[in-house]
Amino acid sequence: MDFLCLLLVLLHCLASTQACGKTHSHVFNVEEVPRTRLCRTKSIMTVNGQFPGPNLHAHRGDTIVVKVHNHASKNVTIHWHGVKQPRNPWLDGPEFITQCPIKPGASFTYTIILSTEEGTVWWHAHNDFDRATVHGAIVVRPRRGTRYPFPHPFQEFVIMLGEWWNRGANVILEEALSTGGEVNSSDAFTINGRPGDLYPCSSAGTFRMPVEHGKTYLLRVVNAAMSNGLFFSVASHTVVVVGSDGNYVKPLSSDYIMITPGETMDLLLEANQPPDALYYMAGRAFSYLSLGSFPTTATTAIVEYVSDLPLESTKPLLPTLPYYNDTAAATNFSFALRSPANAAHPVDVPKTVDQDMFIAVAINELECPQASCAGPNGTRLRASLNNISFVDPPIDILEAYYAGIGGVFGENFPSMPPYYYNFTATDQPLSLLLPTLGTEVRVLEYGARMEVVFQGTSLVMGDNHPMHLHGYSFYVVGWGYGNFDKKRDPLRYNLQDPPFKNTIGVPINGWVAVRFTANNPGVWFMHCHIERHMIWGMNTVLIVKDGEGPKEKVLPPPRYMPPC
Ligand SMILES: *[C@@H]1O[C@H](CO)[C@@H](O)[C@H](O)[C@H]1NC(C)=O
Ligand SMILES: *[C@@H]1O[C@H](CO)[C@@H](O)[C@H](O)[C@H]1NC(C)=O
Ligand SMILES: *[C@@H]1O[C@H](CO)[C@@H](O)[C@H](O)[C@H]1NC(C)=O
Ligand SMILES: *[C@@H]1O[C@H](CO)[C@@H](O)[C@H](O)[C@H]1NC(C)=O
Ligand SMILES: *[C@@H]1O[C@H](CO)[C@@H](O)[C@H](O)[C@H]1NC(C)=O
Ligand SMILES: *[C@@H]1O[C@H](CO)[C@@H](O)[C@H](O)[C@H]1NC(C)=O
Ligand SMILES: *[C@@H]1O[C@H](CO)[C@@H](O)[C@H](O)[C@H]1NC(C)=O
Ligand SMILES: [Cu+2]
Repeated sequence: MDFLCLLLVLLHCLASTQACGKTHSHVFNVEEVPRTRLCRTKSIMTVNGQFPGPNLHAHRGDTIVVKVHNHASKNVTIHWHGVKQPRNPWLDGPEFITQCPIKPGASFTYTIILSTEEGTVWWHAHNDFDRATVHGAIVVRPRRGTRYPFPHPFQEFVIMLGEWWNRGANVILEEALSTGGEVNSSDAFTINGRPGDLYPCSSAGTFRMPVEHGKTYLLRVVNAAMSNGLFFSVASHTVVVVGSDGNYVKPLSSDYIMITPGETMDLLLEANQPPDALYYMAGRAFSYLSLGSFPTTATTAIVEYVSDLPLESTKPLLPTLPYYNDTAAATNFSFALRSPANAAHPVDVPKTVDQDMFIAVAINELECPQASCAGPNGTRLRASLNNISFVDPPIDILEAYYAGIGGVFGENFPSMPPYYYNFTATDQPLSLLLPTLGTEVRVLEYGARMEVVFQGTSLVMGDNHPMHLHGYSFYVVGWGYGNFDKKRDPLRYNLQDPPFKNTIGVPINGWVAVRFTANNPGVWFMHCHIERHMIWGMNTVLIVKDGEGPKEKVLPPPRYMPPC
């Protein structure tokens, strides 16, 4: 650890009211490696040659230092998804938001300050489509000497759900950006980097999870897929959800889960089935798009009992999963999660709000000369929040804000859409489809009690948009189908035990309301976690001003930030 990191850690400890945790150091070598296990791609971006990348382990309140060396032939940045990085936006990672990219041959050291996270968060590249293969879990156990709020599991497994393009994720992205059309469907979903038995490529590469009868296992499931929520289930077993996004939830038993891109779910699995059978765990797309625009095959791994009994059959049992477009099954699950709301895990949701934002989430179109693009009707696909389609600035917003460099971004991200139309109508006038392009942020006072309502729209095509906020978790206080009703809907908010999340899927043609207190000063990206929607501009930035107190100010920048 170099001197500056040590200084940052010390500053953090001084600023923290809690005892300081341990510091863990890692090296990430970002490199292109020839792929061996999967189908046909020539090379993939990896960290330390691994796909998925290495999992990091820590306890609540620890600090992780990761030295990233970019040996690849392209720019990269790494984001620590779900880590609040209190007062430390410098090391949050999104390209052109909090830093300039790490160029080929360059190195950059991230200090990842864990605070209230407990459970599973993760890390991933935050540029282009690199996150398809550059990702891994961050396992945050309870503070040393304390326990899980559930019986201690016998063993833990990280289950990374991913998405795979045979020709390489960035090749597919570049083509889509040059034509303006849809991003080609991926070729497979994966569990821990392997598609599993039901795909033609790699039955030898199916992930196997050995279990002992009578024991309970903790599965840390991360949806690292780029385009799709996934239904996930283990044949013949019920799972108990105990955590999500690095926060605990009230135990929830379910035959299946639905997990959107960016979410994590911690599941207890009791190995209580006959040990003479094999059981698939399977993930399959949740999507409204037409069949063919996403892989319809389920990705599988095998739960295998350690037993002396001969197997009844070598053919594993398959779980039944909800149908691809089963919105009721998806929303039933997503909105059944609740915070523990007890003395050990209290809820601190703002009961009243100082400032609210109503954000229409939309896919859009830009006109092309002679309708020459590959989007609908010859247009180019874009996406927006409140009709502003976000454009990356030439230097990062954090640097521009901190150093007072003008002309990089505007502060006019609106707190409401320019028009109130029927957001969820079946047919929308074509005149609404064209967004404004811009780099607009919203500046918030330190400590403001915020409410943000994300309103899904049916412009171009509806979808379930997993909205993700950096630097914070938020309480999910309400949701519904159709248009949000400011008079009626807040009356049925859950202010007792709302789940505390950093990513929430806005149901198709519906809305979600979240609340949080803006007490982490900095520059924080807010975006849809479907990667192509983010790249099309379904983003904005919340800048939270410094507060008055000494512990309410953004930490000084590291001595070295990558230059643009
Ligand atoms: C995307 O799909 C289209 C249609 O199947 C195909 O012609 C094109 O080559 C694909 N692009 C890439 C980069 O694989
Ligand atoms: C789901 O897909 C099926 C088969 O494609 C279709 O019949 C049904 O209408 C779809 N349901 C919804 C809600 O779109
Ligand atoms: C969703 O929940 C409602 C109410 O609990 C129930 O009636 C319905 O059957 C559930 N639908 C699915 C698909 O699970
Ligand atoms: C909005 O559109 C939906 C779907 O087409 C329709 O059911 C609803 O009545 C419309 N609402 C209003 C206020 O027009
Ligand atoms: C977005 O802004 C453009 C340009 O002002 C306008 O034409 C379009 O109707 C707006 N769309 C929505 C949904 O507000
Ligand atoms: C394409 O154009 C047709 C005819 O103007 C229109 O009805 C349709 O809604 C358009 N679709 C999209 C997605 O723009
Ligand atoms: C890599 O990052 C540098 C610095 O921001 C930028 O100038 C360059 O265009 C980027 N390269 C690519 C291929 O995006
Ligand atoms: Cu989206």
